[in-house]
Order: sequence, then C-alpha cells, then structure tokens
Amino acid sequence: MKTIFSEKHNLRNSKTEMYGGQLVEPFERPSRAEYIIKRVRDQNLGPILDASDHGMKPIYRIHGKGYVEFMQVAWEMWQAEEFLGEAIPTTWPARRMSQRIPNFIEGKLGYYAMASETSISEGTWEAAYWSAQVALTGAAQVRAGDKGVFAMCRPPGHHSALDMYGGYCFLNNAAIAAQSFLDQGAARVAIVDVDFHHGNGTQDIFYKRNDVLFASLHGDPADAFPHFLGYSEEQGEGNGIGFNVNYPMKPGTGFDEWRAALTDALAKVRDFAPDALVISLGVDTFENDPISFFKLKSKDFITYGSDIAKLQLPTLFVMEGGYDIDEIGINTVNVLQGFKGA
Ligand code: 5XA
Ligand code: ZN
Repeated sequence: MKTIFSEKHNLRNSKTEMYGGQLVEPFERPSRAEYIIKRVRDQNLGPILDASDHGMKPIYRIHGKGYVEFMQVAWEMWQAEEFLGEAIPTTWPARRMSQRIPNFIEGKLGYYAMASETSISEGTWEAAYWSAQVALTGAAQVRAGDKGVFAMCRPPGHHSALDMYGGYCFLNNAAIAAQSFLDQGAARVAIVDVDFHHGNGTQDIFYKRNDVLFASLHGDPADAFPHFLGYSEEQGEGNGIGFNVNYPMKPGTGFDEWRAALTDALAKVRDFAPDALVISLGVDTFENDPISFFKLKSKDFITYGSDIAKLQLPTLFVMEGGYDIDEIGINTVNVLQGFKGA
C-alpha cells in the first residue's frame, strides 16, 4: 500500500494549545507524523511518495474564498499587532450577535474559529495547504487503480468546514479528496469517520447532499469535543436526508460496541454503492489516548482495517487525530495492515 507524505507538515509547529485553562505544548505536534512514517517504513507497508501540487482549485470546491484568504494572512495580521503569543481567538459571534466579519484580527479569528485550542502560528497555512495536497495526491493514486492508499495528512482536517477552523484542523482534507473523486467522474462517494471526535466539518459540508454519504463514529457530543454537533438525530437536510449518519458513544466504550456501530455504518456504505470510500482515520479511539475516552486496544485496529477491506471499494485513508505518541504509529499502521491483509 502506498503512503503519501509531505515534509511540509513540519511547518505546522505551534507552541501553544489552550488546554485546561493553560497554554500547553500542543497534542497535535510534528512528532505524530514522524512516529507514523517510521512505523510505515519499519513494517514495509509500501512506497512513500511525496505529494504533488494540485493547486487551489480543489480547495475552493470545499472552502469559501473569504475564509481561505483569511487563513493565508491570519498570522501576518496577528504579527502586525505585535502581540507576543500565537494567534488565539478570544471572542465569538454568539447567540443574537451580529454575523458581520470584523476588520480587526481578534474579531476575524473569533468569526472563523470553532474552538480556541488551535493557535495559528508561522507556517500554518502552508502546512495546511500541503496536507490537502497529500489527500489529493492519494485520491489520484486511488483513481489510477490502487485498491487502498494512505494519505498521511498533517495537520488534520475533519473539524474544518466551509469557513471554519478549530480542533487542530484548517482545511478539510477528507472532504477535498471526496469532492475530487466526484469532480473526476465518480457518481457517489462515502466518507466513514472513525476518529474519536465527531467530524463536524465534514458533516456540515455535505449535509444537504445525496452524492456523499457521511457516517461518523465518535464520543457522544454531550461528553466530548466538538460538543455542538454529532447527535444521532442529525440525519441530513433537503436532498441530504438519510445521507448523514452519526454513532455517538458513551465514555468507556469498548471495541465490541464500537465495532457493531462500524458494521452498521459499513452496511449503509454497501447499500449506497459508492465509487470510492474515504476513511477519516483517527486513532484517538485507543485506550490510552490522552484526550479521548474509548477503550480500543492495538489489535482491534487490525480487525477493523480488515472489516473495511471487505467492502472491496477503492479506499483512501486520510489521517486525522491520535495523540498517544508511543502507540500512534502502531495503531495507524495496524489499520492499514488489516486492510491490506484481508
Ligand atoms: O479529531 N479531532 C481531534 O482529535 C481534536 C480534538 C481537539 C479537542 N480540543
Ligand atoms: Zn480526534
């Protein structure tokens, strides 16, 4: 199985995350990708290819112009104010407030952010751009005939919507890849999000559409980030009714229950008969993940990789979250080996 990777991920190296009322070293850090790539190499998963540049057009198929232009200059605008720390939103357009986009950087950050943990720093935009290109390069390999490809995207993407960043995400890599399949001739694409957190950005992007089936398995938003989307009654809108499926699960959920939800989601994917499958692959479902509460063990990742393979669909794995540094490489590659060996 091919892995697509760009060293440009290193440009995303912010120093601060708002966590528990403190500014801490971000959980989403460059070493995550290094651990995964090392495991890919050690296990001889397959060739590692650099990303090719597909340009801005596929990004604009998913994200709004104003948002993208803001992301490109946000750090510059912040620096111009001579603030000492990284760019962190502190105010939001809450209920009954104006939705006008302010001029000042503090207001713009609040308008476009969905959460405050994600600091913007030097190189953030460039890293996000190349992360999207990694996903697009992976999609191109799948279109060219590969059965399964791993897009080692960093920063991750599934919390990012049309005009929204947060949860460590700036561009929605999985959505950009899914749209690229459609733009190159696919009639239908399914996205299954197995990250611990609900893929609110992906849900929002495709919520009114019936050409993309989105299914997400995640911590119940009553108990887990992103808190304000991901309930089971969210089933799509308009043409999209029935094409959004959420499986929120409670703290302490183990593999048997989680796998039953996956089995249900995969049955829905089979009925949908897509031309391609995108897996938003987060391994923060692991029992020792520092910011999550499911109880999957390393061997479970092999099992569910093999469950996914049984669909026999052209499949693109897009990296999302996963933070237990010691195990992130093992768990990620276990999914891919489970898929490959099925
Ligand atoms: O999948 N998303 C994540 O892992 C990010 C969670 C951020 C929580 N503040
Ligand atoms: Zn996550």
